[in-house]
Amino acid sequence: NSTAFRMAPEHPLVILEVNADALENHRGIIASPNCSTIQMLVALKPIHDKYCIKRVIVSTYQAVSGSGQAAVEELQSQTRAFANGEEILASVYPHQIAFNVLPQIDVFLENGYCKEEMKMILETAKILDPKIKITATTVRVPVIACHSESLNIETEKPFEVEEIKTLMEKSPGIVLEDDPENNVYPFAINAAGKDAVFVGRIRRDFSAENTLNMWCVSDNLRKGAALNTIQIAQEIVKRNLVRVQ
Ligand code: L14
Repeated sequence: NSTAFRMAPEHPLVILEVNADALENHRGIIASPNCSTIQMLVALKPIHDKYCIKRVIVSTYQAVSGSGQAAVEELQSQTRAFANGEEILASVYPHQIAFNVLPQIDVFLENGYCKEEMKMILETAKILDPKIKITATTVRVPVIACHSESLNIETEKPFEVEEIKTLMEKSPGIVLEDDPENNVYPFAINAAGKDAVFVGRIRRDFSAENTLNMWCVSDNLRKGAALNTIQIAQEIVKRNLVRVQ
């Protein structure tokens, strides 16, 4: 789950729903992708296979638990301080996170992107398809568990919105929650502690050809981290790929 080997060409970077066969050539190290990348690519894979994705614009709304226990405690203590009218102290993040939204995850790079944004871009090229054009804005929100993502997806082939919903419903690892009339859509506190990638708000983007919008939520510590590595371990046992160097 470390970032160390993710972009090393000789080591596979794997999400079973997307590129399980990449496991076949492993040399003892298999990397599990960044949490924001994993849930996005689980949702994009079936669409790419059927309609060929040209471009993706993603904005994330990321939980503090990605930064560890200290960040969870910082959100809780800042929330208490706010309620009690006390001074709010920030140490894990550069600014107050309680009652705030920070357009920064990890450090900034020379090109103006955050490291997290470049991880999503580079890992998508390695795991799914280097031909997909993709840009990302990654944002920290005062949520304990689950990353949410707004995905704008342009495809080569035309689609019907109903076809996309049906496709999502039958794809592995995905649960469709999409009934706006009854206020049904994925949200963080519903997805927390669960294994699936939840998608909803699927609708046509009328401002561009062959383009759709989708909302995607998953538990960043489950499918975004621990669960994905466990699934990889189970698969290498199943495929008889356990190798000791
Ligand atoms: O790349 O701060 O595995 O929410 C996971 C947690 C990147 C940062 C990774 C966060 C990290 C992310």
